[in-house]
Amino acid sequence: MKGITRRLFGKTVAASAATAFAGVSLPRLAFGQPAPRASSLYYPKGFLWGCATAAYQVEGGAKDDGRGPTNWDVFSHTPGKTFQGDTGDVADNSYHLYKEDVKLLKNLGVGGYRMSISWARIFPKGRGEANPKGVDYYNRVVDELLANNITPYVTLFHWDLPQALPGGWQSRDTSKAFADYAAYVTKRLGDRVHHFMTTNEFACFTDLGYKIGQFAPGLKLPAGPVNQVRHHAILAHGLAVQAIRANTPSGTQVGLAENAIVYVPVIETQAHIEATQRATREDNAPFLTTVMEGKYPDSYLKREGANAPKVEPGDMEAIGSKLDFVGVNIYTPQYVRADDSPAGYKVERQPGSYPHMASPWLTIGPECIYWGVRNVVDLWKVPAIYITENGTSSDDVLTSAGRVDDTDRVMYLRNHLSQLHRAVAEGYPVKGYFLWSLLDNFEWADGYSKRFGIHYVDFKTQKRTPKLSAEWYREVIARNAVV
Ligand code: GBH
Repeated sequence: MKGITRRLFGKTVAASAATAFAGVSLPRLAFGQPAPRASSLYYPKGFLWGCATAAYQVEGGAKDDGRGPTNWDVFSHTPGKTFQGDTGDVADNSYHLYKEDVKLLKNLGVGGYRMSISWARIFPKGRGEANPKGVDYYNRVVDELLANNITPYVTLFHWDLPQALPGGWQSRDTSKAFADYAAYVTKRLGDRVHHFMTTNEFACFTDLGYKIGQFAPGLKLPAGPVNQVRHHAILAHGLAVQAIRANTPSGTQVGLAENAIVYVPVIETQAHIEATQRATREDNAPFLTTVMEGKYPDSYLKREGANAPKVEPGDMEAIGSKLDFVGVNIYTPQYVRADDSPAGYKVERQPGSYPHMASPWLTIGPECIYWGVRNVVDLWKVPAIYITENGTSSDDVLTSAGRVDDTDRVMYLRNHLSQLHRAVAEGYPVKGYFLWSLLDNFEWADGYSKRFGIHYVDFKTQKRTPKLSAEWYREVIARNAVV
């Protein structure tokens, strides 16, 4: 499979390399000669450039047109849960300003937009009677994108769960309700939307919500119930894959967006690379590993013992449903080395001096995007992979001249795209890249204190201002190369 990809790919790369490297074989740098080439890292023709957002982070309109309350409405309105009590009540008001946002996308020249659907707009109570106005909104957004030649990539669940579902992800019924919602909404959008992702980042809405308590619903449950929550999450994904396939035209591409821990070998030797693969498989055990293999790894079940999840007949078949693509959200690396422990690997401790971006968790290691792709494809032979998120926060300042010169964001993105190019050039089937994010938005527990957009948003006036990074990304897209 990969051999074929590599060979097919070779042609496109060779073609663009001919232009790309023309200046290398004949350097003409003398004064008065044509300027040196602007870029050398070209992407293959047809590579999809996009931006990503998520419903609760950008839409606002929390009570508009019959939307039901969600876990994040409740959580963000609970004192002490988010930065300065920030909520997504208004956010970027994209519920009303979506046409303006599509214009921003158009100006960038993107080919794709990754957005999510608010389940509670479609089913205000999570199940039961649908709200036609919710569907109408997404019909309008999708039509606006298509009218501008932008391909919608739709995530069905990016953490905003209808509050009315009793027990949230602690209940198996929520997985079933999710499948029904997935069936309903993809049936209505599937004539125009051909790429669906079920869920975004299992660990964030399970572990952070139910084990660490940092995200909605803010619980700190013991291991057994946490494993059951995790099981319901991957089951929801699996049942939704089946539901989407049953309700959309053939050819519809179904995947998910996952932030598997990205391991990077400390040294690129065979031994450390193999250790990195073992670590990737083991430490993503309850999530991506089980989804890709249709089976909980024995080591995970053994480790969890009596706390292992309760599985019903049919669950694992659903969970292991074949996917058309895998989406990976990639931000930070973890370094791994081979050792002679039973597991055969050791995750390195992070030195206190390790550099990070504006969010303390966002440590910098651009090679994580290369290894993030390579680990997943080598382990599970996925036919297609997308970077469904990559980006950074920055201490952006809007000057009186109306500029935001986010050179740190450009540095971060440029280095990641250079490393992603390595994966592409080696023949890994990377189909596209979605930059997180189009706009500054509600950054969950960090509220509006952390800005991830390539457009600056004044949250008082809702004015959007392109940052330097937007200008930079536009040039990347126009040239199909790292600039
Ligand atoms: C993604 O999560 C999300 O999909 C997206 O919605 C979000 O806006 C974006 O990244 C930027 O954060 O505060 O030290 O406990 C990325 C994974 C998991 C990273 C939670 C931040 C909190 C770390 N995120 N994590 S900490």
